[in-house]
Amino acid sequence: MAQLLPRRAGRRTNVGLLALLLVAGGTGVLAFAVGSPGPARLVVAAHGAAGLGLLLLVPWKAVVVRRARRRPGGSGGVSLGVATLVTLLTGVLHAVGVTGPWSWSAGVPVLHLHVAAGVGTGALVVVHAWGRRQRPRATDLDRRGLLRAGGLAAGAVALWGAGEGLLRLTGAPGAGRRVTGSFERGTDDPAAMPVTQWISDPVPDSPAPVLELVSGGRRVRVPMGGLDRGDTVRAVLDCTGGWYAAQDWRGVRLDRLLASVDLELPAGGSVDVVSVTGFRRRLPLSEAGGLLLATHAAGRPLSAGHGAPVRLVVPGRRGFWWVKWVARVEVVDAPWWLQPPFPLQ
Ligand code: HEM
Ligand SMILES: Nc1nc2c(c(=O)[nH]1)N[C@H]1C(S)=C(S)[C@@H](COP(=O)(O)O)O[C@H]1N2
Ligand SMILES: [Mo]
Repeated sequence: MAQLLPRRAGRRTNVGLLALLLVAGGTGVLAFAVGSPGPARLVVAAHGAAGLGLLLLVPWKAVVVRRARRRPGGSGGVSLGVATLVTLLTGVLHAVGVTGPWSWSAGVPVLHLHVAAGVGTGALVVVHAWGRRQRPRATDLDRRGLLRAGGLAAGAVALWGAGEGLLRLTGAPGAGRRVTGSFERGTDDPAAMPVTQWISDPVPDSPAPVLELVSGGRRVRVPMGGLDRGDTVRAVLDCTGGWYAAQDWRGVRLDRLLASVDLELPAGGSVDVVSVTGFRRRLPLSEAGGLLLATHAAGRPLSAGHGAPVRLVVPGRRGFWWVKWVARVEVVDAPWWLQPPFPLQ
């Protein structure tokens, strides 16, 4: 019995840590996928709480670790612990914002370091937990078990709330970040807005000479010079690298452009927007009225880095939807979600 009790406590600690890590990983990826303020606030708050909540279990985990070190075998624990700490540290560094959205080294956003560390942690969790599978027990769902889980969740949320409060009290730069966690960079000043690529897409040497529009077997070529039709929208470009900027974008609404060349617009379906470099995103056609093919930002023509001669503006979606250097727009039958959730280049 004396042997059993600490063992059970250890199991619960491990299950708690695993649950928090799963929530942190899941909401981390979700935080990149959602762009609208309401859901983003929830997801990002849950992410911060789950991540910081890990710290609450450190005292218990220390006991588990001390006991495990007396037994031979077992591996991966040290690297997992280090990876988790690096992930937490970079996450908090980003949220505090003392380095701005960029880290102190080589202009790499500290958030990218965080995501890399988070993904590494995820891989190590799988390795570490595989050989130590903890079976669920009926008592996990009894009153006490639920109270414990609820207590952990409440503690995690309280810790996150305290952190946010502290940022505001101290006036740390992070107090002003957007609900997605992004910092303002270059609003109304496109020249001050970072030029960023999703992975490795190069700024093309020569822009596409015409914009190709394709629908229902028809293909129409529109000269790039004919795309500034005075449609405007103010929208926030919010990069998953941790910065955002609001601009007045100008160009032509996608639905108007397609209608102006008498292209078929089916009720359902999607639209593929493809850059001259092959970077592509598929959007529901029902959103076409909210999409802008922009030639200008803040009254000036787009720079090469920001997508000249024409880029897509997708209000409410994260930066990786805002295809730069658009060369082709194609109406397709396939649903918009039938594509990799994130771009591949
Ligand atoms: C085990 C994995 C992870 C852990 C433990 C973790 C933990 C954390 C923590 C503690 C913060 C700081 C929150 C705050 O202080 O308010 C944070 C921020 C953030 N993390 Fe993670 N994270 C993990 C994985 C990921 C992944 C995989 C992504 C994205 C793909 C991600 C995206 C973010 C973002 C966008 C923020 C900024 C949110 C904000 O500013 O409040 N995280 N993370
Ligand atoms: N063709 C192409 N378009 C792209 C990207 C890219 O890599 N290639 N990156 C996207 C990402 S991740 C962001 S945040 C925005 C950045 O726009 P900016 O460089 O004008 O600031 O462009 C998007 N459009
Ligand atoms: Mo981005």
